[in-house]
Amino acid sequence: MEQSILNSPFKIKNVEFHNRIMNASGCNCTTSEDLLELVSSRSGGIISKSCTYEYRVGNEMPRYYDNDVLSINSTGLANNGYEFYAKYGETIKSITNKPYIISVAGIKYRENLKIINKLQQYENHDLIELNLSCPNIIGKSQIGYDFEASDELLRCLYENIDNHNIGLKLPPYFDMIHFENMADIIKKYPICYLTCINSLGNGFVFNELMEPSIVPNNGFGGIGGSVIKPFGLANVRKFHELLPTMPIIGCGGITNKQDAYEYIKSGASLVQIGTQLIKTGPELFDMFLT
Ligand code: RRO
Repeated sequence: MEQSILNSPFKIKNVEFHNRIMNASGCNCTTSEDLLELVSSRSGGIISKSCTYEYRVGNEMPRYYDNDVLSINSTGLANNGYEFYAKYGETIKSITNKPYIISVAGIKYRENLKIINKLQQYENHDLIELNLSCPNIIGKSQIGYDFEASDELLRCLYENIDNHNIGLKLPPYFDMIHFENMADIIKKYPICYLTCINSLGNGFVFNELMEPSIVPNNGFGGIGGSVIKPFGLANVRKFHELLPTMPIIGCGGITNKQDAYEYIKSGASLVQIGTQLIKTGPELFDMFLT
């Protein structure tokens, strides 16, 4: 596949991404310093850390660990609250015209509606990514694995909000019927894109001392990095097959250009980079674009 595809612009609705590469939500996008680094990087767009209504300190540290082939995190939705990300859009847009997506992950079901409703009052973000797949909130299941709850959330959302610039961040699915169940729900609503996949929930990794590598939740956390690429590719391919006109952002285990091409060949229009971005920092994007 030609290099030029990664450098080419792509539009979701009327929002033009400068190229096909950007950060994954949660990676280098929580603080104003993080976001400014993305502004001055070569990413084609920027997405924020998933936000809740209020500021959250998140889970106990250490809550992130990586090795050659994977990462594990239980960040616990540490974020500055939706208002920070909404207002920071003004700073971002004063410097760059690249798209800015706010990722939303209310702890409670209704919180998502409240945040998205409030975001309507701000004009410096281009899209909203509704995260149905945070694996690390202790005592809460991922909405994306509960098809009835996902349907109900989207029904309430579109009953109350006339916003057609909302995409969904999905968890990885592993069962063909589950892909079909989710695709049937998605078809009912004017969702403008999908991001596949979030981390694989509740893995466990030992560190070099043969201790749990992260502290929260007895060491269980979301797995990212190279080991999840086969699942990311499968999810992109299957949703592309079921929803051929839906733009898909591929995410999961992308470390180099070849990985990015594989996602694009599987039906992704854009790709997001998580673990490798944390390891390398935003100068990583140069490698994909030259
Ligand atoms: O904050 C987290 O623990 C987290 C989130 Br919201 C998510 O969507 N995916 C993930 O791996 N960690």
